[in-house]
Amino acid sequence: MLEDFSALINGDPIEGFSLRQNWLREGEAEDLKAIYRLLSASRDGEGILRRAFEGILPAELFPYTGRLLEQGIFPECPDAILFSLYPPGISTGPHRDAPQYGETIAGLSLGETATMIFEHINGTRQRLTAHLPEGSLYIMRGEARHQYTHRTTPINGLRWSVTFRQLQPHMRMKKDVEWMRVH
Ligand SMILES: O=C(O)CCC(=O)C(=O)O
Repeated sequence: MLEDFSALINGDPIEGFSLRQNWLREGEAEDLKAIYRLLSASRDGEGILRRAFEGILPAELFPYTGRLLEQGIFPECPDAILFSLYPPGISTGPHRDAPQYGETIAGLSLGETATMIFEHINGTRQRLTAHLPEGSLYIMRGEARHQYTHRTTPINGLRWSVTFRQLQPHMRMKKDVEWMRVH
């Protein structure tokens, strides 16, 4: 399917940012919403309902991590997934993803379209906005990952995001030790 990037992205191009419209296949958005319903999530300080998996992932999400690997989006299978549900009017504030995660971050969007805004950390006016329709996948690495904050705008409807990341090797080891302690 032809991807229409021009309508979805506005502003100064940023090295390391790209967006793939219709990354999800038919029926998968509904499948993922059903998977979210099966997972118990808890509300964070901003009112977002989140469920995080690090190290051991639910098998239901393997088709998506496998596809990210097959398509070369990640050099190794992502082993950290944050599944979030944003109630109407609630969104993420500006932030950069923690350095404990690897270079590549990829995010799937479900539900209402939100807008993601990138702003350069040096306070210049360099800015990019990306609309994230259901089924789209954004990929962030390089300058987009390290030199820009990103945030999403509040919207009226429900929106889910699935953020895929990789734990750095020292974090992987820490998770393995935690797992051995409880089993
Ligand atoms: O809502 C989104 O897709 C972005 C999520 C995000 O920035 C994060 O989880 O760190």
